[in-house]
Amino acid sequence: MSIEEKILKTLAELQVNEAAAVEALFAEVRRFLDEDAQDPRWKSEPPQTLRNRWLARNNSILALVDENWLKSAPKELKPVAGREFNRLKKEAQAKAVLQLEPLAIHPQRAKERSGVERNALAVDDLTLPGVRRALGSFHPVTHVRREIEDIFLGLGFAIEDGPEIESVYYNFDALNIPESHPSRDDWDTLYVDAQTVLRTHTSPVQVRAMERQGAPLYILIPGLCYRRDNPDSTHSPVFHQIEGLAVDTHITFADLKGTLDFFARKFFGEKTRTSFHPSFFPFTEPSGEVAISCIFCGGEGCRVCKHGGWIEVMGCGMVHPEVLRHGGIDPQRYSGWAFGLGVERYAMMKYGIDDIQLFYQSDVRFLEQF
Ligand code: FA5
Repeated sequence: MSIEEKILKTLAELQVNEAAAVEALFAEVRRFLDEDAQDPRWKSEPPQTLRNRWLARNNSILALVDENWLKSAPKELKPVAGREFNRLKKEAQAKAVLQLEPLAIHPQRAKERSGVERNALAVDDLTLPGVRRALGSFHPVTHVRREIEDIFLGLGFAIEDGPEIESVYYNFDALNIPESHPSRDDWDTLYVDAQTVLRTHTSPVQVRAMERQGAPLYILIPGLCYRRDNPDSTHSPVFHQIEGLAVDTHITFADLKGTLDFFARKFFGEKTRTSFHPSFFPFTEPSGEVAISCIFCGGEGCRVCKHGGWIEVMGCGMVHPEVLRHGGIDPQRYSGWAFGLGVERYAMMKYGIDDIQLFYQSDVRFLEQF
């Protein structure tokens, strides 16, 4: 029976019932890992293929070993199976990472690297210059956040923040999100207790800032948000949003359109066009989604814009009178607009990155390109 067949069976089904047999079984998997990592067929595949085959959360070799050999192991075999599993996981991580093709590196950086490596090899020769440590740089998400902040700072907006551990009141009630709204469900929201959540968006800071400062108000609110979303290529359970809020006398939808159109041209390039279409958020009325003409094909239609020529980039709308009231602002006298966008998604568009998970893996070969 091949290893790939064996991992579909439990230890009991394989009639493995003592520690030495568990060790032998894992040794077999490690031998298979050595062979598999060398297999030339992975060379022609995208770099993630081998990694996913061994390490993906679902249905990978490690996931099946975990499920069938570790989780369902009888009590007396758990310690040995656990130890062996950790050893296998470490080896698989080391091998699968090595297999990743080196990401494209700027030639200048490649030169610096090889210089450092040469120096490191020649530590005994005291006449050679010392080993120079590579300089760090900002994370791509930080780059993009600062770039967006700069555009709005230039328009006279101030930066605000608020707590990530937030009350149900500010996260939902103050924003006019009713008890029955699906986003309040604990499938979508991470609750700390019945009255406290990890904020699901940056919008709760709207009402906090209104209470604190009153009108007029022109603020930008960057920060981390949390949702019970399964990680995939466009979702992370922890991600960054930026919220914009303007409250003043005589603010209209035209101000919102003008500001966001200006922002899109500054951020994505002067040729970018914007289009607004109706949407729904409980805390804005009317609400809209903003789409930009596809920055990859100029609106002609391509794979990225799914041949539609437009990419949705944020939610927005006129602040609901009820929300102004919760913030202690008189909706008869003042009006406002707000928007919210996902920073990682902007970084993905800006740098042409197709997997959000790359932002969180701390792989220096990825990070040093920014
Ligand atoms: C909101 O969160 C609204 N608060 C936005 C808003 C603010 C509308 C003010 C009107 C006025 P939405 O759920 O669509 O809307 O999230 C906004 C953005 O966050 C999305 O477009 C997406 O870019 C990003 N986002 C949402 N969930 C995730 C996730 N799991 N991983 C990464 N980005 C996410």
